[in-house]
Amino acid sequence: MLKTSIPSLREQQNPLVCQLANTIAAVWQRHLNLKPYYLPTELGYVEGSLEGEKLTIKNKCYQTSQFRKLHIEQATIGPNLDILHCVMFPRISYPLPIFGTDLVGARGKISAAVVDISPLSQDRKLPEVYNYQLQTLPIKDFSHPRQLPEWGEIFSEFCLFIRPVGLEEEQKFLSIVESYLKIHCLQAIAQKPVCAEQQFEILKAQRHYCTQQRQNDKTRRVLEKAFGQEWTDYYLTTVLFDSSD
Ligand code: BLA
Repeated sequence: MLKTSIPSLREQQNPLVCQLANTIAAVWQRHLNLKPYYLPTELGYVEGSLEGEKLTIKNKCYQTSQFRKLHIEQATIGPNLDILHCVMFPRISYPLPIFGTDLVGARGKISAAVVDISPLSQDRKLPEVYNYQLQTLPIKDFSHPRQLPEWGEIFSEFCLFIRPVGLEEEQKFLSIVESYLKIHCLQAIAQKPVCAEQQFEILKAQRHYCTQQRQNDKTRRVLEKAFGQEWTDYYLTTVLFDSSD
Protein backbone atom coordinates (compact mmCIF):
# COMPACT_ATOMS: atom_id res chain seq x y z
CA MET A 1 0.00 0.00 0.00
CA LEU A 2 1.18 3.50 -0.78
CA LYS A 3 2.01 5.55 2.26
CA THR A 4 2.71 9.27 2.31
CA SER A 5 5.46 9.02 4.92
CA ILE A 6 7.94 6.16 5.14
CA PRO A 7 7.32 4.35 8.41
CA SER A 8 10.13 2.31 9.88
CA LEU A 9 10.20 -1.17 8.38
CA ARG A 10 9.50 -2.66 11.78
CA GLU A 11 6.08 -1.02 11.85
CA GLN A 12 5.05 -2.17 8.41
CA GLN A 13 2.67 -5.01 7.99
CA ASN A 14 3.63 -7.58 5.41
CA PRO A 15 2.18 -6.18 2.15
CA LEU A 16 0.76 -9.54 1.05
CA VAL A 17 -1.12 -9.92 4.33
CA CYS A 18 -2.61 -6.48 3.79
CA GLN A 19 -3.46 -7.15 0.13
CA LEU A 20 -5.07 -10.48 0.90
CA ALA A 21 -7.24 -8.94 3.65
CA ASN A 22 -8.39 -6.23 1.22
CA THR A 23 -9.04 -8.74 -1.56
CA ILE A 24 -11.18 -10.95 0.68
CA ALA A 25 -13.21 -7.98 1.91
CA ALA A 26 -13.69 -6.70 -1.65
CA VAL A 27 -14.93 -10.07 -3.01
CA TRP A 28 -17.29 -10.47 -0.07
CA GLN A 29 -18.69 -6.97 -0.56
CA ARG A 30 -19.13 -7.46 -4.28
CA HIS A 31 -20.87 -10.84 -4.16
CA LEU A 32 -22.55 -11.20 -0.77
CA ASN A 33 -25.08 -9.26 1.23
CA LEU A 34 -23.05 -8.76 4.43
CA LYS A 35 -24.70 -8.32 7.82
CA PRO A 36 -22.83 -7.66 11.05
CA TYR A 37 -21.82 -10.60 13.25
CA TYR A 38 -21.10 -9.63 16.81
CA LEU A 39 -18.16 -11.19 18.56
CA PRO A 40 -17.97 -10.54 22.30
CA THR A 41 -16.44 -7.03 22.40
CA GLU A 42 -13.34 -8.16 24.31
CA LEU A 43 -12.46 -10.42 21.37
CA GLY A 44 -12.59 -7.86 18.55
CA TYR A 45 -9.15 -6.55 19.44
CA VAL A 46 -6.82 -8.54 21.69
CA GLU A 47 -3.34 -7.72 22.97
CA GLY A 48 -0.87 -10.03 24.63
CA SER A 49 2.85 -10.49 24.84
CA LEU A 50 4.94 -13.25 23.28
CA GLU A 51 8.57 -13.48 24.43
CA GLY A 52 8.59 -9.76 25.15
CA GLU A 53 7.01 -8.90 21.78
CA LYS A 54 3.58 -7.39 21.54
CA LEU A 55 0.97 -9.68 19.99
CA THR A 56 -2.13 -8.00 18.61
CA ILE A 57 -5.13 -9.71 17.10
CA LYS A 58 -7.81 -7.91 15.11
CA ASN A 59 -11.00 -9.74 14.20
CA LYS A 60 -13.72 -8.84 11.72
CA CYS A 61 -16.84 -10.93 11.29
CA TYR A 62 -19.95 -10.83 9.11
CA GLN A 63 -22.86 -13.12 8.34
CA THR A 64 -25.16 -13.63 5.35
CA SER A 65 -28.14 -15.84 4.49
CA GLN A 66 -25.80 -18.67 3.51
CA PHE A 67 -22.94 -18.08 5.95
CA ARG A 68 -23.18 -18.32 9.71
CA LYS A 69 -19.82 -16.59 10.14
CA LEU A 70 -17.37 -14.94 7.76
CA HIS A 71 -14.21 -14.35 9.76
CA ILE A 72 -11.03 -12.44 8.93
CA GLU A 73 -8.32 -12.20 11.53
CA GLN A 74 -5.06 -10.30 11.35
CA ALA A 75 -2.44 -11.04 14.00
CA THR A 76 0.88 -9.26 14.40
CA ILE A 77 3.64 -10.38 16.73
CA GLY A 78 6.36 -7.83 17.31
CA PRO A 79 8.07 -6.69 14.14
CA ASN A 80 8.53 -10.16 12.73
CA LEU A 81 5.40 -12.22 12.48
CA ASP A 82 2.29 -11.34 10.50
CA ILE A 83 -0.67 -13.67 10.15
CA LEU A 84 -3.87 -13.55 8.16
CA HIS A 85 -6.53 -16.12 8.87
CA CYS A 86 -9.90 -16.39 7.17
CA VAL A 87 -12.68 -18.97 7.31
CA MET A 88 -16.18 -18.87 5.79
CA PHE A 89 -18.48 -21.06 7.90
CA PRO A 90 -21.66 -21.96 6.00
CA ARG A 91 -24.97 -22.29 7.85
CA ILE A 92 -25.71 -25.99 8.27
CA SER A 93 -28.88 -25.55 6.21
CA TYR A 94 -26.69 -25.08 3.11
CA PRO A 95 -24.67 -27.92 1.56
CA LEU A 96 -21.53 -25.84 1.09
CA PRO A 97 -17.84 -26.69 1.54
CA ILE A 98 -15.65 -24.54 3.82
CA PHE A 99 -13.38 -21.89 2.35
CA GLY A 100 -10.27 -21.19 4.46
CA THR A 101 -6.97 -19.43 4.04
CA ASP A 102 -3.94 -18.82 6.26
CA LEU A 103 -0.93 -16.65 5.50
CA VAL A 104 2.03 -16.63 7.87
CA GLY A 105 4.85 -14.16 7.28
CA ALA A 106 8.07 -13.76 9.19
CA ARG A 107 10.57 -10.96 8.67
CA GLY A 108 8.97 -9.70 5.48
CA LYS A 109 8.87 -13.14 3.85
CA ILE A 110 5.86 -15.42 3.75
CA SER A 111 6.68 -18.87 5.13
CA ALA A 112 3.26 -20.46 4.72
CA ALA A 113 0.47 -19.64 2.31
CA VAL A 114 -2.55 -21.96 2.41
CA VAL A 115 -5.90 -21.83 0.69
CA ASP A 116 -8.59 -24.45 0.26
CA ILE A 117 -12.24 -25.06 -0.32
CA SER A 118 -12.70 -28.10 1.91
CA PRO A 119 -15.41 -30.71 1.20
CA LEU A 120 -17.96 -31.66 3.84
CA SER A 121 -19.58 -34.55 2.00
CA GLN A 122 -19.12 -38.11 3.22
CA ASP A 123 -17.05 -39.09 0.20
CA ARG A 124 -14.75 -36.09 0.91
CA LYS A 125 -15.18 -34.83 -2.67
CA LEU A 126 -16.19 -31.35 -3.73
CA PRO A 127 -19.33 -30.95 -5.83
CA GLU A 128 -18.55 -31.42 -9.54
CA VAL A 129 -19.19 -27.76 -10.35
CA TYR A 130 -16.29 -26.81 -8.03
CA ASN A 131 -13.94 -29.44 -9.54
CA TYR A 132 -14.75 -28.18 -12.98
CA GLN A 133 -13.84 -24.58 -12.15
CA LEU A 134 -10.96 -25.15 -9.73
CA GLN A 135 -9.06 -27.48 -12.03
CA THR A 136 -8.44 -24.64 -14.49
CA LEU A 137 -6.37 -22.67 -11.95
CA PRO A 138 -2.54 -22.93 -11.98
CA ILE A 139 -2.04 -24.34 -8.46
CA LYS A 140 0.91 -26.52 -9.50
CA ASP A 141 2.99 -23.56 -10.74
CA PHE A 142 4.88 -22.82 -7.52
CA SER A 143 8.53 -23.52 -6.81
CA HIS A 144 8.17 -24.48 -3.11
CA PRO A 145 5.14 -26.65 -2.41
CA ARG A 146 4.85 -27.69 1.24
CA GLN A 147 3.63 -30.91 2.77
CA LEU A 148 0.37 -30.85 4.69
CA PRO A 149 0.41 -32.17 8.27
CA GLU A 150 -1.68 -35.23 9.20
CA TRP A 151 -4.65 -33.26 10.49
CA GLY A 152 -4.84 -31.77 6.98
CA GLU A 153 -6.83 -34.78 5.72
CA ILE A 154 -9.83 -32.40 5.75
CA PHE A 155 -8.49 -30.49 2.76
CA SER A 156 -9.46 -31.06 -0.88
CA GLU A 157 -7.24 -32.09 -3.79
CA PHE A 158 -7.23 -28.36 -4.65
CA CYS A 159 -5.59 -27.33 -1.40
CA LEU A 160 -2.68 -25.04 -2.21
CA PHE A 161 0.05 -25.02 0.46
CA ILE A 162 3.31 -23.31 -0.49
CA ARG A 163 6.11 -21.05 0.56
CA PRO A 164 5.77 -18.37 -2.10
CA VAL A 165 9.11 -17.11 -3.36
CA GLY A 166 9.29 -13.61 -4.82
CA LEU A 167 6.68 -11.07 -5.79
CA GLU A 168 5.46 -13.02 -8.77
CA GLU A 169 4.55 -16.11 -6.75
CA GLU A 170 3.01 -13.97 -4.03
CA GLN A 171 0.77 -12.25 -6.57
CA LYS A 172 -0.08 -15.58 -8.19
CA PHE A 173 -1.16 -16.90 -4.79
CA LEU A 174 -3.28 -13.78 -4.22
CA SER A 175 -4.95 -14.18 -7.57
CA ILE A 176 -5.73 -17.87 -6.92
CA VAL A 177 -7.29 -17.02 -3.55
CA GLU A 178 -9.41 -14.38 -5.27
CA SER A 179 -10.59 -16.94 -7.84
CA TYR A 180 -11.41 -19.52 -5.13
CA LEU A 181 -13.40 -16.88 -3.27
CA LYS A 182 -15.36 -15.76 -6.32
CA ILE A 183 -16.18 -19.34 -7.32
CA HIS A 184 -17.32 -20.09 -3.79
CA CYS A 185 -19.42 -16.93 -3.32
CA LEU A 186 -21.20 -17.47 -6.64
CA GLN A 187 -21.93 -21.11 -5.76
CA ALA A 188 -23.11 -20.12 -2.29
CA ILE A 189 -25.72 -17.62 -3.41
CA ALA A 190 -27.12 -20.17 -5.89
CA GLN A 191 -27.75 -22.84 -3.20
CA LYS A 192 -31.07 -23.95 -1.76
CA PRO A 193 -31.43 -25.07 1.87
CA VAL A 194 -31.48 -28.80 2.64
CA CYS A 195 -33.77 -30.96 4.85
CA ALA A 196 -33.19 -31.50 8.58
CA GLU A 197 -31.62 -34.93 8.11
CA GLN A 198 -28.97 -33.57 5.77
CA GLN A 199 -28.35 -30.66 8.12
CA PHE A 200 -27.36 -33.10 10.82
CA GLU A 201 -24.78 -34.67 8.49
CA ILE A 202 -23.45 -31.21 7.60
CA LEU A 203 -23.17 -30.28 11.28
CA LYS A 204 -21.16 -33.45 11.97
CA ALA A 205 -18.86 -32.71 9.03
CA GLN A 206 -18.34 -29.08 10.14
CA ARG A 207 -17.49 -30.32 13.64
CA HIS A 208 -14.92 -32.69 12.17
CA TYR A 209 -13.35 -29.85 10.14
CA CYS A 210 -13.05 -27.73 13.29
CA THR A 211 -11.67 -30.60 15.40
CA GLN A 212 -8.93 -31.19 12.84
CA GLN A 213 -8.04 -27.49 12.50
CA ARG A 214 -7.74 -27.19 16.29
CA GLN A 215 -4.95 -29.78 16.11
CA ASN A 216 -2.65 -27.28 14.40
CA ASP A 217 0.09 -27.10 17.05
CA LYS A 218 1.75 -24.18 15.33
CA THR A 219 -1.27 -21.94 15.84
CA ARG A 220 -1.78 -23.20 19.37
CA ARG A 221 1.86 -22.61 20.32
CA VAL A 222 1.81 -18.96 19.23
CA LEU A 223 -1.43 -18.28 21.10
CA GLU A 224 -0.45 -20.22 24.24
CA LYS A 225 2.87 -18.44 24.59
CA ALA A 226 1.13 -15.08 24.52
CA PHE A 227 -2.14 -15.78 26.29
CA GLY A 228 -1.82 -19.09 28.18
CA GLN A 229 -3.50 -22.45 27.69
CA GLU A 230 -6.94 -21.68 29.07
CA TRP A 231 -7.49 -18.58 26.95
CA THR A 232 -6.12 -20.39 23.88
CA ASP A 233 -8.58 -23.29 24.32
CA TYR A 234 -11.40 -20.80 24.69
CA TYR A 235 -10.28 -18.80 21.65
CA LEU A 236 -9.75 -21.86 19.42
CA THR A 237 -13.18 -23.27 20.27
CA THR A 238 -15.25 -20.07 20.28
CA VAL A 239 -13.60 -17.77 17.73
CA LEU A 240 -11.26 -19.58 15.33
CA PHE A 241 -12.97 -22.94 14.95
CA ASP A 242 -16.35 -22.99 16.66
CA SER A 243 -18.78 -25.48 15.21
CA SER A 244 -22.14 -24.69 16.76
CA ASP A 245 -24.97 -23.29 14.66
C1 BLA B 1 0.70 -22.99 9.71
N1 BLA B 1 -0.20 -21.25 11.34
C2 BLA B 1 0.81 -21.98 10.72
C3 BLA B 1 2.05 -21.56 11.29
C4 BLA B 1 1.81 -20.60 12.24
C5 BLA B 1 0.40 -20.41 12.27
C6 BLA B 1 2.84 -19.86 13.13
C7 BLA B 1 3.43 -22.12 10.91
C8 BLA B 1 3.99 -21.41 9.71
C9 BLA B 1 5.04 -22.22 9.00
O1 BLA B 1 5.16 -23.43 9.22
O2 BLA B 1 5.74 -21.62 8.16
C10 BLA B 1 -0.21 -19.50 13.17
N2 BLA B 1 -2.40 -19.21 12.11
C11 BLA B 1 -1.50 -19.02 13.14
C12 BLA B 1 -2.15 -18.23 14.15
C13 BLA B 1 -3.43 -17.99 13.68
C14 BLA B 1 -3.57 -18.61 12.42
C15 BLA B 1 -1.52 -17.77 15.41
O3 BLA B 1 -4.58 -18.57 11.73
C16 BLA B 1 -4.54 -17.25 14.26
C17 BLA B 1 -4.43 -16.40 15.24
N3 BLA B 1 -4.77 -22.49 9.37
C18 BLA B 1 -5.92 -21.79 9.48
C19 BLA B 1 -6.72 -22.06 8.32
C20 BLA B 1 -6.00 -22.91 7.50
C21 BLA B 1 -4.75 -23.16 8.18
C22 BLA B 1 -8.07 -21.48 8.08
O4 BLA B 1 -6.22 -21.07 10.42
C23 BLA B 1 -6.31 -23.49 6.20
C24 BLA B 1 -7.44 -23.42 5.58
C25 BLA B 1 -3.71 -23.94 7.69
N4 BLA B 1 -1.68 -23.10 8.89
C26 BLA B 1 -2.38 -24.00 8.15
C27 BLA B 1 -1.51 -25.09 7.79
C28 BLA B 1 -0.26 -24.82 8.36
C29 BLA B 1 -0.39 -23.56 9.05
C30 BLA B 1 -1.88 -26.28 6.93
C31 BLA B 1 0.99 -25.68 8.30
C32 BLA B 1 1.03 -26.53 9.53
C33 BLA B 1 2.22 -27.46 9.57
O5 BLA B 1 3.10 -27.37 8.72
O6 BLA B 1 2.27 -28.25 10.53
